[in-house]
Amino acid sequence: MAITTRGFGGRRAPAEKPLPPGQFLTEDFPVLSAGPTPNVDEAHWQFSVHTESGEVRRWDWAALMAMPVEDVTTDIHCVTRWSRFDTQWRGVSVDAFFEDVESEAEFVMVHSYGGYTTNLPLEDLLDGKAWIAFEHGGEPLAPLHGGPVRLIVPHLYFWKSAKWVRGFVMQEHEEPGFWEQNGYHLYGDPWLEQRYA
Ligand SMILES: Nc1nc2c(c(=O)[nH]1)N[C@H]1C(S)=C(S)[C@@H](COP(=O)(O)O)O[C@H]1N2
Ligand SMILES: [Mo]
Repeated sequence: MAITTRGFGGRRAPAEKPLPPGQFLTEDFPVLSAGPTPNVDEAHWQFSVHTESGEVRRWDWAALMAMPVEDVTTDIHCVTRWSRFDTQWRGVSVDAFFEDVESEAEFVMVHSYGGYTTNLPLEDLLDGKAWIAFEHGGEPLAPLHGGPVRLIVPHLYFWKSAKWVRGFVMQEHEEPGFWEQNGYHLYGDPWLEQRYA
């Protein structure tokens, strides 16, 4: 077992795996929430996809549990400059939620319980790039970290990974979500340091 001493502000990235520019590595799991933690229990959790034609598809907890589960190990990068390597999640690929959805819209507004929103191009949620996650580190996802269910979009800054996620609304034109309206970049690629607009 490797023993490392963590200095103030975390330790440097191992040479074999690069960090995005301006990021430091931490082994903590900081909590960043723009408001109070909404109380969402599994029995009342619902997830929906709304298309531009008014079609709505809905899933409840039982439906989620019946979907194909994936285990994902991935790095995450917060715009406030902390990154974590090899975080472990269990969830369902976002692809599975779009299987029976017919839409021509190219953008998605993600909505959370509690009112948080964030915008994404649809293609950034598809092809194995994003998950609806309900476990972290082998445990049910803690409410502070978005439990019972959050979105994970690890290739973008972590503000795109909406906690307490409750649905996607398809959009023909991209609109800014909560942080994007408050100065964050519309897209948020950590490798290009797209922090602020
Ligand atoms: N619903 C909701 N989702 C959210 C946020 C939030 O305030 N509300 N904060 C975002 C930001 S800025 C980050 S860095 C991550 C933090 O997730 P964590 O608290 O589990 O570390 O959640 C993102 N998703
Ligand atoms: Mo963040």
